[in-house]
Amino acid sequence: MKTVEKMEFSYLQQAKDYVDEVYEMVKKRNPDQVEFQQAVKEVFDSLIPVLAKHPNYMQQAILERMVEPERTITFRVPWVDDKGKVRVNRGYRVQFSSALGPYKGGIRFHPTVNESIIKFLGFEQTFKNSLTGQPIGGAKGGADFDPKGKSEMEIMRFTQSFMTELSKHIGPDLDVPAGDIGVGAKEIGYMFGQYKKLRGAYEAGVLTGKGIGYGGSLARKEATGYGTAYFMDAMFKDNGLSLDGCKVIVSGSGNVSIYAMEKMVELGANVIACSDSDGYIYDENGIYLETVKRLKEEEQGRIREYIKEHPHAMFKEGCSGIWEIPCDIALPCATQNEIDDSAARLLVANGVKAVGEGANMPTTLEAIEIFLENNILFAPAKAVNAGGVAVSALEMAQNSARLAWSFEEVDSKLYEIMNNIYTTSTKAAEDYGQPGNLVLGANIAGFIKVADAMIAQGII
Ligand code: NDP
Ligand code: 2IT
Repeated sequence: MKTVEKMEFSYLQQAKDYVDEVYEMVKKRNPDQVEFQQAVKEVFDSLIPVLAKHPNYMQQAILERMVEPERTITFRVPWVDDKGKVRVNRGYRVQFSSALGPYKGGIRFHPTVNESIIKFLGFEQTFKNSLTGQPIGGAKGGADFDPKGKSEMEIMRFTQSFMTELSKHIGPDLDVPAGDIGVGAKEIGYMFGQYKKLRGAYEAGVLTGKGIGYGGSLARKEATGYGTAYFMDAMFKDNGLSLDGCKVIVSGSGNVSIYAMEKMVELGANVIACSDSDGYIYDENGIYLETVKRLKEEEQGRIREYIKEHPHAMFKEGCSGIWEIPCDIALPCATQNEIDDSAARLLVANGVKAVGEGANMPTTLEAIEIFLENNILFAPAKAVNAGGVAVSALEMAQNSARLAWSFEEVDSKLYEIMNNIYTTSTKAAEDYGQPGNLVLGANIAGFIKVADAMIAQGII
């Protein structure tokens, strides 16, 4: 073996050993955090060729540093319900990385929230934000509060109490939260009001996803879903395919799902099914999106009510059954680990061409493996759903400049960012020997910028 080849071989083995060793440490130090472990494993497995080529990252202990959040805050959120009873929830903010800019990432209100969930989301957010090319670090927060069945006043009181503590840790140049599951423009509005009152100043850039009348950006509401569709379109075109007439299944019927459906339809596809946590609807000629929007955005209704207005459609209890419907494109846009190995096998057997992760980590590691082995076009979350946070960063830019761009201006910037993310991830996958593997490409491209910034800034 020539000396250079020997050297590369030895670095490859060293990189594999290093990744194994740090991953074992992650499991040992975070024993119950299975979602966090899963997110770390996915990234680490992609990084072996980068570490082998640039051993400096190993010498700088970059992975050990990346898996430890810069700061984790947990706090009590006491509030009083409508019956006068005192209730207590647990709040979190995990400030993962400030290598590229102020901490940035959403807030989730859902009963399943715990430290593992918030850490997996914060870890992924760091690489996603890096991929956007904008100056934003990574963070995530939330609470194990269930907004379902709560009155308007209960939601407001809870959200104000949450912000009373969170306000001590955020700021326009420090940490800028936004929405996620269970947190939309209404909750962001209550949070902004409470922050403003406590801070005694109008700091518009402290939160993104605000209402348009007080510092919000046009197209932020649509951004994650539209961005997902723009990315799928770029991927299809690059592979000589077209979205025209493709049958699409979208899980969930929240913010990401609704606007992914809207743009996919605009781009010529036909969305035939969507869901909520009760079950899914199947309308073989195409979902009437106006009905879904009214039910979900205005009436806080359930997806089962769709069939009252469209009796030819079908509603089925349970959300996992949605993947049994044959389709060309599957867009999981609800929550983590929605597609497991058996759902993935079914989708492949039914002829799926592409999968796009509108939600964060909706596909298990085994299911990703199945899609990649079967040459299904697979768009990973960090790349395909980055449009939301990208427009959040554009909202921050508008707030700093004290001006507001038109919908068209923001939307065209979003389109450009999504196409750049596609190109950057595709190129990284090619450069590291696995063309078409965008899981690898997105992880590598996101990682390199963060790692280089960390090294440049010293051991801090
Ligand atoms: P929403 O709260 O607006 O909608 C969530 C949807 O998913 C609802 O239809 C909800 O159903 C369903 N859902 C939530 N949890 C579960 C669960 N455990 N099981 C089954 N269904 C569930 O959230 P978003 O649309 O904002 O977020 C959806 C996903 O997209 C999340 O993974 C989020 O992290 C990710 N994301 C969001 C971004 C954003 O800008 N909002 C940006 C990038 C990613 P039900 O109403 O019955 O609870
Ligand atoms: O997962 C995500 O990227 C988000 N929930 C959006 C974060 C943001 O800061 O806009």
